[in-house]
Amino acid sequence: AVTRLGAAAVVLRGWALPCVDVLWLSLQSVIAQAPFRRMRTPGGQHMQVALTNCGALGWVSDRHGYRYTALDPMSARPWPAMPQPFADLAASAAAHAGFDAFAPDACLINRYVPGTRLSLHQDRDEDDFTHPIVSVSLGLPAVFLWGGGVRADRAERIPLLHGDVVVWGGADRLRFHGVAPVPDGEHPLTGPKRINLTFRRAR
Ligand code: MD5
Ligand code: FE
Repeated sequence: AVTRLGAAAVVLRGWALPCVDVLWLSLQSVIAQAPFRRMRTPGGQHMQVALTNCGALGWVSDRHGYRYTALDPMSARPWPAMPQPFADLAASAAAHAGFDAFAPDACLINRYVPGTRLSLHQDRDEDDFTHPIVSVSLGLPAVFLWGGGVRADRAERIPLLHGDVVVWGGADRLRFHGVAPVPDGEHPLTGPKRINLTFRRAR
């Protein structure tokens, strides 16, 4: 089933379910090379969400700001390559939503433990906003906050479940969005966590 969020944004319910086991296995090899870590914000706080990356470029935050880097600052080595099942899923979901030939060069992997939230923000560290973003939810359910073009716009609450994939681009690419605090729980695949894979074309 497809839920339309906006002119150019859809939730593909359960789209990743046929490949969640392969995704999970691929993820284990990524985090063996580049473990989850909590990054500092430019304000000096630690982000609640722990993250890592795979692909040519990884999104990082530190006291200097937000940017994409080719090297993992923790290891000084390139980020792990994007596993083929990740790239294939991102491209197929994007195509289903009407974005042909999506070739992400960055996959940000977010880890939420119960209580973790992500406050409203825009994704604007990429060079070209004509490319869509594809987001894959694994593990514990969460409520997405789908806002408007300015932070003060009222946000709609969208439940996202294990295996759901969100694709958004075009007119919706710069919407404010966030994640409400993840409720307590235990998931058979991920344990007490929600994992989100966010695929982007950074450059
Ligand atoms: C996440 N991550 O679940 C979130 C959301 C991020 C980030 O926002 O920048 O790492 S994935 C993106 C998403 C899903 C559904 C709707 C919208 C964004 N949106 O309204 O833009 O870790
Ligand atoms: Fe975001």
